[in-house]
Amino acid sequence: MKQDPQNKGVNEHSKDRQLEEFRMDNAGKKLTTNQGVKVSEDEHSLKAGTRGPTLMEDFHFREKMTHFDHERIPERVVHARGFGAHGYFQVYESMAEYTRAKFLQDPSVKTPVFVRFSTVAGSRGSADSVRDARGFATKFYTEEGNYDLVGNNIPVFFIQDAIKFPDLVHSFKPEPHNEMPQASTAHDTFWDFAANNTETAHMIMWTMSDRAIPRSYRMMEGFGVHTFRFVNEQGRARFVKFHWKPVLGTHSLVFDEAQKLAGKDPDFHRRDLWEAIEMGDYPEFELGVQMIDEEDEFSFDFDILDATKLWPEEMVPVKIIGKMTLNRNQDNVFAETEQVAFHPGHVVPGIDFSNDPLLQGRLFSYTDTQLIRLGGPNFHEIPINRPVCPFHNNQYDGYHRMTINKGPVAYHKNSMQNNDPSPATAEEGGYVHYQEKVEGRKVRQRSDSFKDHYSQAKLFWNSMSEVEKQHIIEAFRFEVGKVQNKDIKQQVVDMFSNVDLYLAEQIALGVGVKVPDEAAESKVTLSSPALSQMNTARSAKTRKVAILADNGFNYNEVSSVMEALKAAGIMPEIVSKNLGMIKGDGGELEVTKTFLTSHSVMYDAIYAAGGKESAEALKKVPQAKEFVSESYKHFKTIAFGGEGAELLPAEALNMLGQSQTLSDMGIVEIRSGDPSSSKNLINTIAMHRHWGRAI
Ligand code: HDE
Repeated sequence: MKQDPQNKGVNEHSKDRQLEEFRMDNAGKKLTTNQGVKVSEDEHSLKAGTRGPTLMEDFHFREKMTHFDHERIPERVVHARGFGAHGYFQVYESMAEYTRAKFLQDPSVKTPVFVRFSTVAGSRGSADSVRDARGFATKFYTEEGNYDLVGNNIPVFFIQDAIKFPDLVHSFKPEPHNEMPQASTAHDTFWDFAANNTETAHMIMWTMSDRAIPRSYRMMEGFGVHTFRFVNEQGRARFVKFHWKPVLGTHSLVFDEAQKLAGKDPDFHRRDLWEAIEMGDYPEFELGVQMIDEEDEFSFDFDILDATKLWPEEMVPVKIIGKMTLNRNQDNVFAETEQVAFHPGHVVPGIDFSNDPLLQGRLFSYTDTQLIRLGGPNFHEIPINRPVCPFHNNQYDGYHRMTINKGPVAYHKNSMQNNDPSPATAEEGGYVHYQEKVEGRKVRQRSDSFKDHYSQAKLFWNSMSEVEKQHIIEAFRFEVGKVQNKDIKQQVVDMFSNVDLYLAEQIALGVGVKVPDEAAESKVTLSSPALSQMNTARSAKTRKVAILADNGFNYNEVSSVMEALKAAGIMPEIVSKNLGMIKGDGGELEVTKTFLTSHSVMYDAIYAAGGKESAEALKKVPQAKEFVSESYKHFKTIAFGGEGAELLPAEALNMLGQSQTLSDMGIVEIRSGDPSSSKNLINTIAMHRHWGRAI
């Protein structure tokens, strides 16, 4: 493989330079076949006469059609729909005390990364905004080889042992007899599986919560889920869990909005990521680690090898150790997002595994799945998967081999080649597995310490605000309400009465089954404030604002608000009846979206511009009023200037008298010529949503 041209080892640009070798730009080029023969014509197949039969000898037609016929590869069995971006990672300070991983030593080193975000259940063409866990997989192209952190945006998993994964996935995928529903767990088989496999309780609490409908890939946390190990130079190990914390905070959609988005813009999350990077608003995530000393393995009331348990941050603090910045969109989705092959077993020296039985099973599955998906054992040679450091071994041949290995020797040990390629000692960077002592009988059993299925489900429930709890109840009512089989509904309610009786009662009420008489409700009273999205970082930066205006709008008012929003890193867009220019008193502005090409669900806030004529015109457009009322219903910031107030729904208008609560309720009055109102608007947008309206 090619070396870094500057020969300076891995840096932020190494992967990009490597990919350059494979990029093809057709601009200004002549059309050729794959054999390099120039093609004279590309619209008509070769025929015997203009109305005669097509001839087999038309090699251009045959090649073009054959290639087309083979364009698809199998989609991922889970996480089929995803989207990736490039960037780099930098550690804040050396982590040498904890791990020898080289990319975690030097704060001046920028390690290239490729991240693929995904949904789990839906197929490749499904909508982005569905209720689901999100994949958050990161490939670090380090000097010591590729390290993959293949995580989710939820810190726990449905099951404890990998052997149950095919059952879990079969239960949530569309039902085999009629292939419905797409990208949703709201059906009988999933809830049947859940009720019969109660270890799912904790993760279900998360998937029924707002975490499963993120506002943006840029605004969700990531978790390695399993317990791994950090091992330092001296061979000392610590258990470790990985966290990604989005700098913009963790924010969600509301479910009604998520459902509408699935139709209005199925690409909502990929578009959001793509546009943010194109605009230079590079998504940033801080990497955090929780560490537990080997001696403390048994100091907790949960088993640290159980992937259905998290380590409450208040108990085991998250140490923030570095930051990832995504600063480059991919060139080609197939070549990069589709062909990237992640594997939790791609580790580098200093990072090791634990005996988590879910993790151990994953270590088998990921290579196996790439063999079918990418068609053979040489998927590591695909540009997006190639390490940026050199790689040498005696593995030869196979489908799609690209390396041309030289010489007769393809074995170890040998004399003919001085035993090269030769194993490296630990000092030379060789991977040495942590020497954990293991002994035991061969059994198909699970440790008793994995048997508590409800305490952390209750911990999660306890940690939620009232609004978040209400959303969880509604999500359960939706999902279980779609189940046809009454027994399953009853079993689900019975199961969750072990978590919280009020929750179970509320689900039961919504889905028309009995509240259990005697519930063994979990007695856990502990809560973890870090689990609530109410306690997240807040920023108005990169939010989108729709400005509703028409001819006759107040130009000074709108242009000064737009300027202030842009200066705060917010993206305003003018939405009106038709595209083109609209005239205000004092100037004109371009309309970039119409009520047909956009919808309030695509924005974080809206602003109904002042100006009598403009407000009068928009009042006559039902979609304009709907824009405002939907924004109100989805708890978004609503701003108005002067006559723009006439577009507000009655509930919002009623609040106008109580000016001191206006910004709490997310209603902002823009006073022309008063810059404090733009400031107020920006602060209000930063609040994300205004739950006061829910009460
Ligand atoms: Fe995966 N998972 N998984 N998974 N997973 C796959 O690998 C599997 C699990 C996760 O963007 C597959 O390349 C088993 C937990 C992500 O390309 C497959 C088990 C977590 C992605 C597979 C799990 C994940 C996958 C499908 C139970 C969070 C997408 C295609 C032991 C920590 C990666 C592929 C990407 C993808 C197997 C459980 C995350 C079949 C057997 C837990 C983010 O190999």
